[in-house]
Amino acid sequence: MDTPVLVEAREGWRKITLNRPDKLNAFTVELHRALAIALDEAAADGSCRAILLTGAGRGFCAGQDLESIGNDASGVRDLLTEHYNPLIRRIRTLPKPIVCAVNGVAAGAGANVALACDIVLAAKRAKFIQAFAKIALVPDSGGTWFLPRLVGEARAKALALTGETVSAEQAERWGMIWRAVDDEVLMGEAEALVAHLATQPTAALGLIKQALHASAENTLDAQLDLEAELQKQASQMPDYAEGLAAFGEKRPARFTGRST
Ligand code: LHQ
Repeated sequence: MDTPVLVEAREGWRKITLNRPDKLNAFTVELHRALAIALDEAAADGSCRAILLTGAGRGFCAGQDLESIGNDASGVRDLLTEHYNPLIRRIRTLPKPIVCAVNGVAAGAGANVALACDIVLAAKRAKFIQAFAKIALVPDSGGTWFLPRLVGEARAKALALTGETVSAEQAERWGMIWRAVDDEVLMGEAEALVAHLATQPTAALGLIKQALHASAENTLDAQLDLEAELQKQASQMPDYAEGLAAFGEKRPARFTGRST
């Protein structure tokens, strides 16, 4: 049997590909387990400074594999608490950038896994579908948290209640994703972006993620205090000294990405 997740190590970064193309990379427990290992290994490897997540074949991910589950309610809850929720938390707390290249349809939990990533690029053929209501379920994998924050409550509610398809270009116009690009350039653009991020001050980028994520819950006062604290931490890292030196010497910075 093909491995459900492919991992390729590149210069300073890793490409993780969901690999069940015949089923539009729908999630099984095996896929979840393989993805968790791939993300944990990428997080632990200091030489990996950025991650690219994508899907094999014509789809990105069709959400939960509906053929591999029954309609037992406790099973559904367990799938969320044991697999989907840890996956979203892994992506969000990863202290390095994760870019999602949405190569085709992203439906159900597949759409929300994409939205959990730091920067989302999509091929123009890609589409986003909050498919849950069509099978009488509730958006999960953070969808009810990400969507209203990304596109506003009016659009989030209509998308979740109708399950209407959003094209990649509409998703870009609405600010749901960073950019929709021509199908044939998606992978090249995504790989170039991740390769660039892998040369940047990784530990500081981790702090930037932390600050932006905290802003959703914080008051301005609390956020100002957090910025001061994180700025202190960033300024004690060697990449800050390198950034300043490179600026003074009018040359490109050579960041190590390390925090010490
Ligand atoms: C699939 C799937 C799929 C299995 C396409 N499963 N085979 C969490 C916890 C617990 C319970 C439930 O849910 C969750 C979270 C969720 O993600 S719920 C939402 C689950 N996902 C969906 O409801 C989406 C279902 N799929 C679709 O609506 C369509 O397949 C889309 C719109 C994604 C793509 O349509 P098409 O481009 O027309 O492709 P297709 O439908 O022909 O699919 C291609 C193949 O992939 C086909 O298999 P086959 O053997 O007939 O060629 C589909 O059966 C299979 N497939 N999604 N989720």
